[in-house]
Amino acid sequence: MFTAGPSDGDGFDRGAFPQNTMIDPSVSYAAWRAANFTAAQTGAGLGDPGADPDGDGLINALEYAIDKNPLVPDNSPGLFSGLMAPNFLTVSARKAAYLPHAFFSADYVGDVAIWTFPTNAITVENSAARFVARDDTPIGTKPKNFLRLKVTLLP
Ligand SMILES: [Ca+2]
Repeated sequence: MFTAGPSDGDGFDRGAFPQNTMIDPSVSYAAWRAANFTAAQTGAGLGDPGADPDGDGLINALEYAIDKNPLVPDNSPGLFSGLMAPNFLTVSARKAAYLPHAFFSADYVGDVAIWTFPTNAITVENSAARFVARDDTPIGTKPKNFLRLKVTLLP
């Protein structure tokens, strides 16, 4: 049985399409690794999420999450910016279109030597294109504070 509706004039009312929450395997980390590394490089561990074969300080998991080339060093000053939340220690990152294969978060501590129980940072923006998080108190309030960006790869 068909239901007539006013939506597009074709006589069928399809209702609202559900939001697409299916994870596209073609943009998974495994697919990205296969596209960026040869079998020999993968076999040597160069494509591992924690590896940094181009030596730019960004491990592959982060190169993937922010859509960079893992074999070309990149130290673009626009990669991370502290300008999104003035007067607060802030971390921001551009997000690749691969989501939801990468989960962005941030946390902070007052002493990097005891990063065992960090406090979750305040998320300022978590859109499809960017993640921004900040400390909870203005700069100068605490003697020192350390903020880190975390990227968790999802299957
Ligand atoms: Ca790298």
